[in-house]
Amino acid sequence: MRGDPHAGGVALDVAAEVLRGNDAGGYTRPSPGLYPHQWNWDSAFCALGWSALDVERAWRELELLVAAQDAEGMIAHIAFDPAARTYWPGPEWWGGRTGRDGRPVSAITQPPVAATCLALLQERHPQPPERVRPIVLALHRWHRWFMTRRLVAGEPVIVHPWESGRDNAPEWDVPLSRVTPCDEALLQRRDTGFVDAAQRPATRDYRRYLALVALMADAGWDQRTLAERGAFRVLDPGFTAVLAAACDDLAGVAARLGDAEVADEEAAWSDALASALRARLGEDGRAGVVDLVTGERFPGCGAADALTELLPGLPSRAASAVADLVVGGALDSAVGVRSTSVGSPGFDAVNYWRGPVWANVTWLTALGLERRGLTAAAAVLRDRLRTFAQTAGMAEYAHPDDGRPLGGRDFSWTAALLLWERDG
Ligand code: 2M8
Repeated sequence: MRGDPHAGGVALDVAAEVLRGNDAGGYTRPSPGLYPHQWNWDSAFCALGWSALDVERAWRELELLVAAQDAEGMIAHIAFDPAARTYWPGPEWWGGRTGRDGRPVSAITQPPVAATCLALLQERHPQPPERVRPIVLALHRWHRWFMTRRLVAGEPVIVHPWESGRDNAPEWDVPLSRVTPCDEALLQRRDTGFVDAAQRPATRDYRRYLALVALMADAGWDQRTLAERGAFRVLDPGFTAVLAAACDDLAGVAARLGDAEVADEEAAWSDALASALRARLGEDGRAGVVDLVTGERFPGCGAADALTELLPGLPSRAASAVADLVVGGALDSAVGVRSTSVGSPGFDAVNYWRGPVWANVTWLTALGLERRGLTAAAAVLRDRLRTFAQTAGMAEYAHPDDGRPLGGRDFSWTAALLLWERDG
């Protein structure tokens, strides 16, 4: 991958090609073959990227994301294309759920970055209230779902590693180890047909991911039961910060539309989430991932700590500590923010969420830094996002030391975030 993205060179042309190539006609597949459905946070990032190419298509992405909302108000981690055959596990694992638009959906969710992306999109490419309001109301219902079904100790509980979006991050190793693995014969993995197995989750992880889904089915998919008594229950400061920022952003959009009731409720949720997370933050700006079954805190450091920077009202000392972590500290890499620090238990430089750099984490951390007024550090990360594109192209993730491409190729959110940055 050569070319200077600053000058609108090869990287941007390639990024545009990737997004167009992954267009499923209204939503964007994350990567050809490897991920052939609509994923939740991927789609929100893609909406931003599309806006640099086609504003109408950008808004369509968000409309199709919320169209898959289920009857409870959850927006699932995947809305499936029933015709796609290259991904496993498919819709048959999720208890026959469908979205409002009739598509089969999963029964777990993902980091709710959609409202933040909506707010950014509305700021740069505003649409009339009649178009924006239905999206706002759907996201409001989803946030309410978190606040009423998933809150424990004031924060949203993650009940499956896939909900974090950082599937096999070492933070989940101990909580997941208590889940009795399913029979290996049940696995029909397709991912390792696209990506070297050394860069993907281990078989032992997949056996537990699936066993956990079966346990969720046994609990009748009841969200309060899963949040309060499920086999896997974790507090992730990155996820809490993302939700608090999303509520704050949605409050802003709703206020500008004149929807005071929605705005007030979202603002109150944001405040409540932020104060719950602030209450357990250390001097170093880190709250740590907490296993709710044992109360133990993960001893290492990773993307969850970087994403804490998104928390509205993060005290300035904590905000600076996180900036020092990602620029010059344990999560520093020339191509962005490390998903896991070298010294953490379970670190692996080439394996998925156990060490490599991901463009979305770098970009979200830069957004948080900018919002906390740490603009110099934000600029450093934005520059590293461009370096990522130069060394790894549009790869799913990159090696934290030499920046070489890892995981899937032609990956949509890498392309989308590069386009959004260049367009600003
Ligand atoms: C990865 O997760 C999926 C399961 O959701 C998988 O590995 O099969 C994660 O990186 C997740 O964050 C991402 O949304 C998804 C699609 O890009 O892939």
